[in-house]
Amino acid sequence: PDAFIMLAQDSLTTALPWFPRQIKDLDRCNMLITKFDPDMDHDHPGYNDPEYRKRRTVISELAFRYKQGDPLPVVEYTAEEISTWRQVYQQLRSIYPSLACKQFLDGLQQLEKECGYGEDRIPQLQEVSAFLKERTGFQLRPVAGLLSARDFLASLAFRVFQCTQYIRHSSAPMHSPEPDCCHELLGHIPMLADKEFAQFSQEIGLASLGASDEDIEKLSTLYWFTVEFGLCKQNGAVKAYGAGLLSSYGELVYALSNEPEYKPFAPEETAVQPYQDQTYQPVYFVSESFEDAKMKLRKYSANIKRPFTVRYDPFTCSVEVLDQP
Ligand code: HBI
Ligand code: FE
Repeated sequence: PDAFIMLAQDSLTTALPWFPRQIKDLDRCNMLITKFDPDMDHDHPGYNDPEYRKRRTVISELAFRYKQGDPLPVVEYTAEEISTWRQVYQQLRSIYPSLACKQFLDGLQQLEKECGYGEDRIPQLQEVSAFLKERTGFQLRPVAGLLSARDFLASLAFRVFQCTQYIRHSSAPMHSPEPDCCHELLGHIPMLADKEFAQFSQEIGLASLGASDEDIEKLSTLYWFTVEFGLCKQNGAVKAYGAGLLSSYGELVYALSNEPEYKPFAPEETAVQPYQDQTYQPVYFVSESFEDAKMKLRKYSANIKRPFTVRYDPFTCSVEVLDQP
């Protein structure tokens, strides 16, 4: 019923998509996309495993019941789940030093030292969220699966990262069609511990609030080619910073193999580049640095047409909406 709010603007009234104004409004940003989940996707490695699907239902319930401010749910992972984690961790950890960007390696090292990261256990969201909060103000909230781009991006505006808590199926430790805790904890979390990157992420989120469907699609594509599959230059070499790469052994090696096409990150062009969610990307975008990516994104966002501007107030964790003169 209130998918649209009305904004009085001079004597005109404009309808625009509802968006969260306060951090607790994120309780309503919960629209799941089920196309890759194990109950819907016949190609999902867990589709024919009723035990796995039952486990997923239990972990989903924790996310469905969660309200902003609740303690993050603790999951007792089984020996099989920990074994899947171990395989993923060992294999990826061995190639990070040569292929991951410096910010990622620094973040991961801190997590290993201070947050119990390692191959023997799956870190709990609770402790990881507390760690991030101290570093960059980011916090986690549990989510049951892939969210709509609009809801997912909106949470970033509040420095909230929606984080899955289940793990991929044990028959396919090297691949998951959907985000899972290996993707979040290994791919995203180390980067979110970097201040510059955290700000970059929040700015994509702020740009998305109240944006048209068309602009959400573009921001989502920008997110895809940066936060998920981005590469950046560092000391004359190209390194990975995208979480989709840093949580996939095969694609990480491929992305830096010189086989795919590389283009300089340029938001206008990147935002309309078709992308792949079934296989490796045919093209990757390379930023000069995060600073450079952030500046370019800021310029791009300033051109998105919205009848208002937004400003995040960190004291109240809310978004102020200012009508443009
Ligand atoms: N939902 N849970 C979750 N995790 C993501 O990483 C994610 C998402 N929904 C959309 C999305 N990522 C991006 O691909 C963009 O569409 C924003
Ligand atoms: Fe992701």
